[in-house]
Amino acid sequence: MALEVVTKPTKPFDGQKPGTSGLRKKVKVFQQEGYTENFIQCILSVVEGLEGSTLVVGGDGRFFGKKAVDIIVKMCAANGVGRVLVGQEGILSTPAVSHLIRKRKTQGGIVLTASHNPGGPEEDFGIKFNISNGGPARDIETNAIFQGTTTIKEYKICPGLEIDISSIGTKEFQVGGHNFVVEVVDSVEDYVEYMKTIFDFNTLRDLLQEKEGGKSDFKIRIDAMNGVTGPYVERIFMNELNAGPTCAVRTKPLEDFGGIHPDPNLTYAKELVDAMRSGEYEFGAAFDGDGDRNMILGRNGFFVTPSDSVAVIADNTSAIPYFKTGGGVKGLARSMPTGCAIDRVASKKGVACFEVPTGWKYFGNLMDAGKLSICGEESFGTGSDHIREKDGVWAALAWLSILASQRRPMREVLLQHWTTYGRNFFTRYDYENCESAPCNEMMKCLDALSSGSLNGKEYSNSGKTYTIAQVDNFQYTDPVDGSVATKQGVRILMSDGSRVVFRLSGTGSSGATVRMYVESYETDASTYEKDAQEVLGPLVNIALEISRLQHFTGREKPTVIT
Ligand code: VG1
Ligand code: CO
Repeated sequence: MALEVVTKPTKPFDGQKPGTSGLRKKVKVFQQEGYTENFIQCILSVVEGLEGSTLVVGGDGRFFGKKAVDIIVKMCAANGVGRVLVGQEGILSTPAVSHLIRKRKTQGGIVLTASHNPGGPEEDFGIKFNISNGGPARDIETNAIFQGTTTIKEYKICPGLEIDISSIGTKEFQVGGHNFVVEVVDSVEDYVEYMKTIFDFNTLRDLLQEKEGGKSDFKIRIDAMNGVTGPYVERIFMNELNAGPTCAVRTKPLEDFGGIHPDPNLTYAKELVDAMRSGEYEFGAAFDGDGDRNMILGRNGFFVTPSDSVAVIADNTSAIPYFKTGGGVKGLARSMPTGCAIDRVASKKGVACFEVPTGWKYFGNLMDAGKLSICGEESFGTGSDHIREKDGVWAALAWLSILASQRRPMREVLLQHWTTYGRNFFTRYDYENCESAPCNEMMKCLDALSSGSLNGKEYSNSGKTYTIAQVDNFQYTDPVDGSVATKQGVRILMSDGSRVVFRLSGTGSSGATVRMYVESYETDASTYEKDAQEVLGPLVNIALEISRLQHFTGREKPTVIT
């Protein structure tokens, strides 16, 4: 018997504008009658070749995820989609979605996550659309989705369609005049198989495998932070690489992440930092809620900044089989605020280095055009053209491959890197949940400095002097399709190559978050092991003075420093 398609009248909701990475709001907002449905209808309306298409649906397991899967599947059926691939229990990491879209050549996918934002009935939910290359929707699609949400009048749904996503298998339905297939897939299988083709699992097993007596001389600690990576971590590190049952913690995905911020940085992943400080482990990694971010630590809590991490990986591709085939490394890239360490690797290798706006969506075109192999963001995002999202587990495996080939502590790997290239010291200050109006005002004032009024002006603090060379608001022209993104952050560039960047976050669910990025480049070897806060302190003070950030935000101190 054919299931009935119902067209329901609806009215636009304000503020359904996707930010840096999808639409993120409080769960309560998504729970409003028609809110989620409206947004999904507008996503479906931008899918190319929707009729008979295949789409992937999955998420990080946070609260409201299963309900959203149910709505999406019912709406896909009603809108003529031919097949939906759903992760078992609605679970798929963001990198796994990207891989499934590519492997199964689908028209796209919908990812249910608010990434590293807390989850639960009172916390955040998010919906993100990925296009057929596996990457986040670009500005052209997100603008079209947003436009749709401002005028929407009706959506289509198939209320009678009942699905069971708790077990793997395929089920067919008759909806209106067409066939509709729901295929529930194993959440980790395809991803794990893919990782085995990218890395040499035998080499990694050699490094990690528990030796006789249950002891390994190379112990690791992986913290999945109660997010989606848990099942992936168990399968890869425990089952495949035999790193032992105690190599990973917090590996069960929880709807509220156990009440924590599933955000792998020095503040929110403090448990891992403390564990590493014990000196028991050679390597530590933590991932965010949806599995695309990573933090990498060495023995005694040695912190590798994400900006350095991607540079070291790019410099050591010989340790990763994937990069030995297909013509090697084609090009490198980073987001604008990310520290410039990778630029130096690119120039030594003689490959291009691209600087794009914040957000992974800007890397996709470059990868599709064969111009980019490895890229990263300072916000704990690292990845390559193996998929079109950043990939936390991939980054950990990349690092372990490097350590397996170099057989020396991470601290020494970094020291060697800085000795070769010099060190780009980097820090980011976040002022979360500020009032929006004064923050916008501050950005306006900073933007006005692009006129050149401060060019050539000297600033001194704590014995250090910097001269402003130029101030601008970053603008990017995509070299592949010529699209232009404007006002991506105010850059204050100093004459010695140091710089300060200000921008407002596009991932928060309420209020405004100011991000201040500070970087300086040192070639004096005696500074290399210094604390970044100590080295950057004077420039931080100067940045606060120029921006009058404390005045505008009313904050003495940042919420998080990384
Ligand atoms: C932040 C980061 C950005 C990252 C984005 C999505 O955006 O700065 O680098 O791509 O989050 O990451 P914003 O606009 O808040 O600065 V995730 O792991 O939330 O998908
Ligand atoms: Co994320």
